[in-house]
Amino acid sequence: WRLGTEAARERRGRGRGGGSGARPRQEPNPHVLVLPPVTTQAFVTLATNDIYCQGALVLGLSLRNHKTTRKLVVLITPQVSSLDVLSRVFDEVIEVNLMDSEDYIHLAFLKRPELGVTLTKLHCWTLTHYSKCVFLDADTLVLHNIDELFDREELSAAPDPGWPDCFNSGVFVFQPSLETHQLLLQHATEHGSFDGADQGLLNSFFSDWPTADIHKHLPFIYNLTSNAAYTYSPAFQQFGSSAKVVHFLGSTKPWNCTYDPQTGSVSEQGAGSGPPQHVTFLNLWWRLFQEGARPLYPTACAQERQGPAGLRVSGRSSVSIQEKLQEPSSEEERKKWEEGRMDYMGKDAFARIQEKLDRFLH
Ligand SMILES: [Mn+2]
Repeated sequence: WRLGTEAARERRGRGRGGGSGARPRQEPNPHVLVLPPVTTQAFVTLATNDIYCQGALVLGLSLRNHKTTRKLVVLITPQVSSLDVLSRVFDEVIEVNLMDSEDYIHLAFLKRPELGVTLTKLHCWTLTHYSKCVFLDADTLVLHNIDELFDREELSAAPDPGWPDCFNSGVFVFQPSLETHQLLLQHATEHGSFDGADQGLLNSFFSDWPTADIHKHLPFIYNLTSNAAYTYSPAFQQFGSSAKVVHFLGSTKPWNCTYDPQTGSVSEQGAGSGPPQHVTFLNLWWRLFQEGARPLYPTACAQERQGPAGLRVSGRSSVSIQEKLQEPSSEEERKKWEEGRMDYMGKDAFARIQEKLDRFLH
């Protein structure tokens, strides 16, 4: 299957309510009421550092490109510096600082600091000015309009490809509620998370998901693991072309790849050994980053190679995204660790340590 064909069909089909692409083109009917944007529902994502910000930006742009009628919200942590750029794509940029949040969050955070990023993600339940939301990880990419997800109820999600009796928490439908938020925090402090992250916590909290209601099982095309062809390639051949959301699970994140703007393709090495479709998705992500996200950064500071704030975008014939290496003033850093004052939300956050490990291991 070819993404290009799908994208072209999507373009032709726009504005017809997502009907079948096979039908002949219809002229807009002046008697059909065009519904106003839904302001009480939102897509929500989370960026905990400047690299994930690039993911959030591309995700936001992909939702806009597919004409979502819902609001776009991004939760960020205090160390994120790309605020201005995010606010050009998202309707709301909300900073979550657990250190000065309400008592019970603060308490939960202090009791289980290792859950820092998880507790930040749970903050999405406090967005009570929306009646329903869809959470999307910053390492997902939207390929079609997915507004129909708002027909689903909390907690709807797709099976995890590694353990299908658990849902994958990269894409889920939820209903903001302070009560649910507090129950989730209570659950986190009492039971922790069996995988150390939000997915384990959410699965043990919404523990009847595998059996209670099949309507809460989202089709896999709403959270397609980009390298799932590994495990069941005939199914990928059969159904992959209807993918609506692709999820770059694991260590082959698009932003770890090197991209050649001349050929419009990522280098094979960085792309890992996934199926050809995986590379197609990575190329699509990069095209959006190059053509949509990078131009959003002010040109004043954009001497050729200068990239998004806090990042280095390097190379003439190929482009890659790297964190500006900020060497810690080692003495002070070590002292902080020894005194138990780790920067759990920032550079010592598990996700950051994991990223560093991934970079060394892959
Ligand atoms: Mn993810």
